[in-house]
Amino acid sequence: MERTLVLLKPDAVQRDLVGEILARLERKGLKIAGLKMMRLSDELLNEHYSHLVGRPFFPEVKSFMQLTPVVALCLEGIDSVNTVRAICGITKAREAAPGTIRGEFAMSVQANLIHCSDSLETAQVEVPRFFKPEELFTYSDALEGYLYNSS
Ligand code: IDP
Repeated sequence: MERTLVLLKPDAVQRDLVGEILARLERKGLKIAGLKMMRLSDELLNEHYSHLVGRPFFPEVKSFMQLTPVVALCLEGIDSVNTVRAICGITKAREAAPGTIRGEFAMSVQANLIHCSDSLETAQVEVPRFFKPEELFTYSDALEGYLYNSS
């Protein structure tokens, strides 16, 4: 089982898409290990988007991410990092594949509704960045046998 970090960004909150996006991820079979709303501080965003510091659009990304609280999710499942990445779609939402969350609901590079960890290594850093150990839950799901069957 892998855990991955998802953030439902302020455009998802403002456009009332939190339930829709959460339902898609949940229906896929991903287990919710952690779920909360939070406001993102400057410090947290500088760390989370450290690969973008220095890019001309970075100040806009930061203020966008602070427009409203975000919904932080930790999702669990076999190969969950790649699975969630595929469900989200590519950064440039207008070009994201139909059927993906960005492909179905977003038109912008910046306002692309959702963040998800891009690799297992990143997820292992991002989950503890957003969740304290006591905010993450381990429990069995009655349908797991059906979900994964033999592979
Ligand atoms: P990702 O979210 O698909 O992993 P990253 O390249 O890590 O993409 O960028 C993080 C976020 O920064 C994007 O989701 C988007 O909101 C914003 N962003 C990335 N590139 C641009 C840009 O060229 N203009 C405005 N915002 C951008």
